[in-house]
Amino acid sequence: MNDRLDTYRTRRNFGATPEPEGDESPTVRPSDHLRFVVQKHDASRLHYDLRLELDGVFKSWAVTRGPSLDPGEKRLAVEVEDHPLEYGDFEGTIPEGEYGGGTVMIWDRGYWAPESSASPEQSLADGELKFALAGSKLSGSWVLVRLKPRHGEKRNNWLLIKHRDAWATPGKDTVQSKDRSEASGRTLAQIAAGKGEAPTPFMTADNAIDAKAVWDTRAKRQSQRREAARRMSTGPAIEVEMPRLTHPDRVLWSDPETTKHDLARYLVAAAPWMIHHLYGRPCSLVRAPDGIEGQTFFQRHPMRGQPSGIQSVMAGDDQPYLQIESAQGIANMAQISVVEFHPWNSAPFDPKVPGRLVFDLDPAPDVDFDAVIAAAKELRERLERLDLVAFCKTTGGKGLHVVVPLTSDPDLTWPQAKLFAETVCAQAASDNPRQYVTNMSKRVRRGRIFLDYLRNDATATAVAPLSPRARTGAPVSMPLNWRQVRSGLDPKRYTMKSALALLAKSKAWSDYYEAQQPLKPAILKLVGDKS
Ligand SMILES: [Mn+2]
Repeated sequence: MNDRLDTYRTRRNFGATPEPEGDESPTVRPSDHLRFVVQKHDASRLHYDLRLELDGVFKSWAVTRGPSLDPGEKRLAVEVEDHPLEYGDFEGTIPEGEYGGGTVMIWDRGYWAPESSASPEQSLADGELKFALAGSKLSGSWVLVRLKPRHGEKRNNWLLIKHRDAWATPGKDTVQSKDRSEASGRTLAQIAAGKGEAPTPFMTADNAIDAKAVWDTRAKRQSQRREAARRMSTGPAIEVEMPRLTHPDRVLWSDPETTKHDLARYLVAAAPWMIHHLYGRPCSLVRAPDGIEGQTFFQRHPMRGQPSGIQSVMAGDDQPYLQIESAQGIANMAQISVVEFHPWNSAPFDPKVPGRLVFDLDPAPDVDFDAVIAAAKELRERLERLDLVAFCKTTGGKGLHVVVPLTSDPDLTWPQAKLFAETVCAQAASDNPRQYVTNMSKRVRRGRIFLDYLRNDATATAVAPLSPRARTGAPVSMPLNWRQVRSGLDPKRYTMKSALALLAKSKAWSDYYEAQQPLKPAILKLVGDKS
């Protein structure tokens, strides 16, 4: 028995309460990362219990008014007794009259990490714990600061404060309006009534959430990025299994006939390459449950009952976005008939930092594809004059994408990157007004190519390299060498059937990660060019 749980046990009558005894049964799943849970507790006074895993127990605080994403809000957090790790899966009702009588909801859960160099034990002893959360409702940096005990005060009172970062919402906070369980999707009333779905476990059994995959904190980001770059450059084999499929014979593309099973097989093979371009970024999906000729829909936010490998991430506004965190997760999307993948262009795990520029060359219907090829080459030359290395891919449609991989620079903002992209396009259009337009409303103007710089913004997406397209012929967005970008290039040639063998031959984009480059020098050079 863990004697740090003595207080927890003495306060409870386990004959009367459904709470776990915390007898260290072997059911608690080991984890590579520390876990946290926030339980909404409708006791005599409604509060939120923050619990941080440390040394085999949950350090616990009752946050009387609940956590706030507004850095201006300091929320009282009363230190309470350590709780057993099994408690993280407890959702239900403690009977009236028992200790803490009332209904408990698993309001949020995920992983946490200390952010100071001192050990978390030392930080807690010193009365200031800086830490990062990676949950579904709560993310980013936080601090717990202990208040000086007033005379005669027995409990330790702390303040829980959100740091200013991408997850903060200064001046307003609506996080508590999200009032459903992360474990069951239920409201407090449903839990109290014993209705709805049973909670899915997080602490006590295997489940879909992979600690490594969702890990997402400032403290870890740098090493994650380095790891991503290392994996990309060394390209070790990533094993992906065929996902389980319902209706594997359902036809998603009729020309050529391509079933859900075919899609899954393609994604299993493509995912180890694709994941590097999706990793750590929110991703919108196009789903075609009845095939691409039926109703298709665009999905940005997580849904219940989704396949494993999708994580919810907060990216600055109130909505959680879905993010695919592993190659297996990409393959698993076949089960829900995902026919297109559209990730954000942000840096991995940094939604507010640009991670790549995407120039979308979008021709009017009467423009010959050779003109699009010429435009891509011209844009490449313009970028090279600014010392930027650019890559090219087909879109799977009528256009081409010119992509510039960026090193992650926390001081670079999307407005800066977008203005840069707009300026480069505007210069091309002013030099060749009969070939290019940069004005969205004139994009269908006959015979011209719309130089679309609008993908270069927070929350804007672009179709991922190797993503299939919901179009006749089952084409994909194909990474190309510049040698292949020449007259006669036929984008329709690159399909779910042909793309992977052709990519293995061309080795296009194999130097993509090595080419990551800072944008600031190019911005300075561009400004210098103009003046
Ligand atoms: Mn409580």
